[in-house]
Amino acid sequence: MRVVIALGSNLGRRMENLQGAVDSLFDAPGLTCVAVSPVYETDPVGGPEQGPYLNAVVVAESLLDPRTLLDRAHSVENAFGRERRERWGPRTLDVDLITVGDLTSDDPELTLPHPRAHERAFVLVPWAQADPAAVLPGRGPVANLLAGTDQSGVRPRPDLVLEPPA
Ligand code: PH2
Ligand code: MG
Ligand code: MG
Repeated sequence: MRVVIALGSNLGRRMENLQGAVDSLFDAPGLTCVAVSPVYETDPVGGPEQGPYLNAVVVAESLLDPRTLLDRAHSVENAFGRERRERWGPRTLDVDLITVGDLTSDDPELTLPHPRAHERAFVLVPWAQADPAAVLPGRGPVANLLAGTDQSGVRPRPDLVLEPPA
């Protein structure tokens, strides 16, 4: 199943956190990397006053059931010192499941597709770069969704490159 995973960091060594996430997500069976997006520096959306994020998106092929994938995402967050304090507050590493195949789920612990992905330029811009033909189930082509979002807070950082997992 094709899965799309969004990465974000706005605390600590942001680039090391993102690269560590890419490396550890794929450091176990069941998940194969298809594409890693460019890195973007993005203005924080929502939450308290906080610093800018680095955001990127990873597209992968998964043999894992969604629960197992979510558990892996959480353990990667925890490995990078993530403390869950306030909602939408600053974090060393956020690993969000955006889509898992065409699955839809309204489980509050794992809502699929991600309930805000369609309106978040910091997800849609890197996703469209990683997969120009991407479609968000129930919402349509990512390229079309992008046209309806404000991309002014999303700036490419061509000087920062995430290496695909070894
Ligand atoms: N994540 C949030 C809240 N706000 N803003 C940006 N720019 N990037 C993020 O990854 C982000 C955010 C909650 O997960
Ligand atoms: Mg998030
Ligand atoms: Mg999250």
